[in-house]
Amino acid sequence: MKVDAVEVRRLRMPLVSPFRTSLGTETERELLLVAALTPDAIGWGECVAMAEPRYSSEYVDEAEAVIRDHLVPRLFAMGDVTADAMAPSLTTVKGHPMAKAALETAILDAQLRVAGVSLADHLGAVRAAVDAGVSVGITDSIPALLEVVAGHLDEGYRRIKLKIEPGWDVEPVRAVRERFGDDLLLQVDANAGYRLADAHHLARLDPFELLLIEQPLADDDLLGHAELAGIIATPICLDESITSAHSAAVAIELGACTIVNVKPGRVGGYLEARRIHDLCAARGVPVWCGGMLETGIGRAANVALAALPNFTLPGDISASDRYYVADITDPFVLHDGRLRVPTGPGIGVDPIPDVLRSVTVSVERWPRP
Ligand code: NPG
Repeated sequence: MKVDAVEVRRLRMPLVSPFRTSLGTETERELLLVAALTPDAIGWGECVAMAEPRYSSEYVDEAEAVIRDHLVPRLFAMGDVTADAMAPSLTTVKGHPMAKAALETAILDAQLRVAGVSLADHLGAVRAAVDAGVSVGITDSIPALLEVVAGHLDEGYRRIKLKIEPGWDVEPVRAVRERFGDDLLLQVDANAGYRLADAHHLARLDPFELLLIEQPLADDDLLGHAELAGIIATPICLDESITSAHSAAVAIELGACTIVNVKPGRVGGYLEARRIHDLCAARGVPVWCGGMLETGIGRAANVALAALPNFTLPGDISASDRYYVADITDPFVLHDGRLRVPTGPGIGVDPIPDVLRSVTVSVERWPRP
């Protein structure tokens, strides 16, 4: 495939409500949207880096610079571009998986649109709809939390994830369990907010029969997670620690996790995400699809991924209105607690030009030299 130009747009979109985690509070989403312009199709990829490097070292300004100065020149040097060849061609740039994922996804989308194949079919999806989970930020009080959770359950969400941090863990979990009962699919996410010394405190979550605790310890502390797994009964799921299929294999082998959160941006794209899915499936480790407050562009691709067979737990894939009043695509809406997997070619959705224009802060375009 020939790529005539790559365009990167910076968007700024207000969130419907502040999203607080152990890492900080997000009140708006600043993000990059990458477009690959080819003679026969435009492909789209969303870069999930946040405005500040709190979740990981990547952030919007540097992702834009890396795409412009390092990734796009390598893409044009490829001549004939395919999605499969992207990652090998970009290995001389270390790190920056979110920037790489956005560019690879734009290429993959363009390629699949030309071929008339949906991303879901290309990846090996086996479902027409996926269960929707919702991630609930830290609130000012337990009554406020219960109100938010009740609202999401009324909307039909099939699984609740509570963000936790030291000082906001056992009591909110207890309150949610007491109010909504033992059948609620409930899990917690610490975003690396604890240390191994907190193990016995975290064991106090055991009686609440959570589906999992996500990333309790530091990103690089696989041995600590393995040790923690011997102390707490709640299954450990890793997010930030898993940066590739290789690191997933190591984490599983060490006993650091028994469940994996797959975020395509964190691992360099949907093709590596599928490899992690396959590896986990072969080892009997269930996976679920994480979220990074995506717009409809990133959400569409995540929904396709989450339709693969070993995505057996509901993901952080919510309806568009969980985050945005007006999404840049037709909104994803819940149908009986599920989101429909797009069936059109590529990611199966397009930005709505007027909405896209209204949230665009800047556009950079680099033609093939
Ligand atoms: O539904 O898209 C979503 C958000 C899910 O909780 C969510 N994301 O660590 O998984 C995470 C978390 C997050 C995203 C935290 C961005 C901080 C910033």
